[in-house]
Amino acid sequence: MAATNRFTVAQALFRFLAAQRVRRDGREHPFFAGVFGIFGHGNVAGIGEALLHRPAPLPFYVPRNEQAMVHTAAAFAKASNRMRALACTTSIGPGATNMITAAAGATINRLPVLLLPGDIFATRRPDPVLQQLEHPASRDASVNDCFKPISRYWDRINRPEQLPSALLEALRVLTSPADTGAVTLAFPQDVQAEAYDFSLDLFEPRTWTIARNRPDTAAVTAAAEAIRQSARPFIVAGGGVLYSEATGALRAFAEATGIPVGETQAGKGALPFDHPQAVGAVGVTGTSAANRLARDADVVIVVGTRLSDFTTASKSAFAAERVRFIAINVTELDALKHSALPLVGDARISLEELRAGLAGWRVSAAYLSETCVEKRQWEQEVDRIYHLNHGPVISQGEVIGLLNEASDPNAVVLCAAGSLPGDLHKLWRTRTPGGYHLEYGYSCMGYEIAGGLGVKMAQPERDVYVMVGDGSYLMMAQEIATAVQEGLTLTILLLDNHGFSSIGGLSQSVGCDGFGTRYRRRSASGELDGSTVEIDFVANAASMGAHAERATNRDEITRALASATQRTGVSVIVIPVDREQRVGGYDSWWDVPVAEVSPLSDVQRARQTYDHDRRRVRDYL
Ligand SMILES: Cc1ncc(C[n+]2csc(CCOP(=O)(O)OP(=O)(O)O)c2C)c(N)n1
Ligand SMILES: [Mg+2]
Repeated sequence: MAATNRFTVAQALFRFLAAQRVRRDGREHPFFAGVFGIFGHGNVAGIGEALLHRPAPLPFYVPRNEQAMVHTAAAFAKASNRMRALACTTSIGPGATNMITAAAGATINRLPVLLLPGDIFATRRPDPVLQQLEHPASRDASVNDCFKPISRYWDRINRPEQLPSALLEALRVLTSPADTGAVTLAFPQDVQAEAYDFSLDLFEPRTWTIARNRPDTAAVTAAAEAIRQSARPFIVAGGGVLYSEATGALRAFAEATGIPVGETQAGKGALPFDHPQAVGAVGVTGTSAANRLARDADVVIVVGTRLSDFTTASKSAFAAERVRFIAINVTELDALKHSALPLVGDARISLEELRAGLAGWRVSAAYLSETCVEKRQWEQEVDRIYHLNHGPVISQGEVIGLLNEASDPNAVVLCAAGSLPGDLHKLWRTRTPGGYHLEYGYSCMGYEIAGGLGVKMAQPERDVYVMVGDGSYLMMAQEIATAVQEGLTLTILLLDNHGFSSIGGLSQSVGCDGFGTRYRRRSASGELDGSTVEIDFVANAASMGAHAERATNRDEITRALASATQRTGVSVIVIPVDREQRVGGYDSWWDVPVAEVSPLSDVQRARQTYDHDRRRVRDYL
């Protein structure tokens, strides 16, 4: 009989988490870097007691909102290339369901987060407990069932005996490059506090090896042959390149073959912006260089991307008649998209093997010089936008330029939703891997400041700049208080254009006049078309302990950025930007269906354009 010790389920949980380690490429370290939590009656006694005398290596953090803490955990995992994670505990009911939005974001972005919502009594005796949803058809349902479709592993621990197998499954999924995402272990509040004789083996240090699986050899040979036959190959680098720490392998592959490299939102920074073959963002928010090369490519090598509509310009980006795809991905789901020749394996290993298969082969000199010409033209366009000198209110593109030029090459810029992601994707000059952190799988407003916290926690040595629109800020700014509490240094650039410039522009393009996207007072007309709702963002941020100031032109912004670098703590720079001075699209399209019948002539015109444009969509069968 193995030795046992009597612990509550919650005590056993944290004892186990503290003992988990991960290993890749000979580097080994603890997997969990801490626990975030907000207490309520559903976790204060069981989980709260266990955390009060938790094992030493697990720091505890108190955020201001459950959704935000899961954003923080996801950003932390992303900035750690998925090699470290945070656990998040909540009460039952609203505390738990507040996590759902960010949990979906973590799963979509393939990021490990461990969610530990409290749950209704397993005994069901105090039924219904405060905040319990009573399902008329089942006593077995609670709001935590809502986590099922958004979790890569979901379990409810109704008995202490279930804990070991659930924990081992949770760790298998969290540390799996192919399966990772949100993992939910729901803990009924009575079970958390229940004692059981747990086998001490469960708490022994356990190391999870993150494998670098090799792709099928025959598939590598076939892929190399297809590339050798191609005249205009093109690489799309996705987030998997960064997660796999394959930036060096990508660079070696690109340099050996001369193939140009475009980047998705998650993959941006896979090559430094000034590499001659780095043609930048591809897709809806792509550069002229990447989008033209993508359009004419005959073989597209996609690495570590899920090929979202933004990357494929809604399946219109790759327009050559006989275009073929080669997909390097850890998941079959992604590797088989677009009828690709699948290289199911780790990005780094797969690129190395493919490079070996292409030894002695390079693209034509003409194609390489075309790449360089496109690249040069694009960089001139970025310079133009960086120095537009638009007035009287500055343009967003110039603010991006000012920050790019003022920031350290190792700095991280972070963003998630609004018009900034598209502008950043095109314009940001990424100098180091991880220097560009866009949550664009879920593009969740509210991720920005909470995510900034997560990045700073993961990489305290890097300057972190959060770029956030006024709309996103108003959705979730409260984590400034958490950053202040933790003594973290963050610089937040708040770009104020009185509402939703991005969706406003989209609304105009579909004939809907920006309806419902401006922050205006209700007027005598009964509509929201009155005067602008002014918000004192400086006072708002300062009230939470940030150093806050307003900067309205190039000089003021430059000065504010310089003084933020000298300061510790949270700095917020509020910058009014011209809502209508947008960065346009470059040879791209996005499928947003327009009303087929409408009394509005603008909509009718937009529908005609839509009907014309959607002929570009390809099926890649
Ligand atoms: C949680 C959430 N709700 C709604 C959306 C849809 N949406 C995308 S951008 C946007 C507006 C963002 O406004 P703001 O942060 O001010 O940025 P701007 O568009 O003005 O650049 C909205 C509503 C979203 N992405 N996330
Ligand atoms: Mg806005």
